[in-house]
Amino acid sequence: MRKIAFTDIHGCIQSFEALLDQVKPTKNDRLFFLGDYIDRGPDSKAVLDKLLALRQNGYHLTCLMGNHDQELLISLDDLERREFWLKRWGGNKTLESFGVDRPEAIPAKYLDFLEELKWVHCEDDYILVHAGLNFYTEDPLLPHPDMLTLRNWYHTTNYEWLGNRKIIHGHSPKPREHICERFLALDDFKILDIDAGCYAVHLPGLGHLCAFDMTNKELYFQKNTDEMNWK
Ligand SMILES: [Mn+2]
Repeated sequence: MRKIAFTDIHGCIQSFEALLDQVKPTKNDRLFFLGDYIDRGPDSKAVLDKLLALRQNGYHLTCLMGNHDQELLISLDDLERREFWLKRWGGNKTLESFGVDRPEAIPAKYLDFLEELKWVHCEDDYILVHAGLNFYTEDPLLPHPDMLTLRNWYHTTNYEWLGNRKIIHGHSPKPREHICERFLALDDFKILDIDAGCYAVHLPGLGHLCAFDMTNKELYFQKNTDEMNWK
């Protein structure tokens, strides 16, 4: 049995399928998704369909909330945030993939899936979260908006509190080489960002989807194979 983490698929279904072909998960494995399933990439609906199908077919999935996933939910009621989500966050791509013109027209089973996402998950010695932990709060493991949006927070880490645990997160795209370097230092540094910037094929070093096998301490990378259509 392996425990494997994925993050920031952002609608890149072909890249995700290709990464799964590499990782070859079985129904004995535990799959963890650290959020941002949607936006920017070509087929957010297909990514959600894939996750729902895996679960339906008996795979063990734990799915966490990302800021993009949350923004879609906020956009259901907040029209100002909706405009921003559609134009600046790639939410338009998500609506296109569903063939709808507003988020409330997305079928309920997808919205329910997003509503039910956890914000943080502890597994063995690992703390899994989309963006990071706010160490200025009394209990960094209590759900907090910062978990979905933090950047450049490493210097705030309370290593005494963390103990032997390691934090695995996504949200801030990093070049593949950088992730490999940090991975080698994981026992000391205890934090690993596995977002290899799948959607960001236009930026040097990015454009990969990463999976981290927490059981065997192994990284997988898949180069983006989706047709990225930047507007
Ligand atoms: Mn994010």
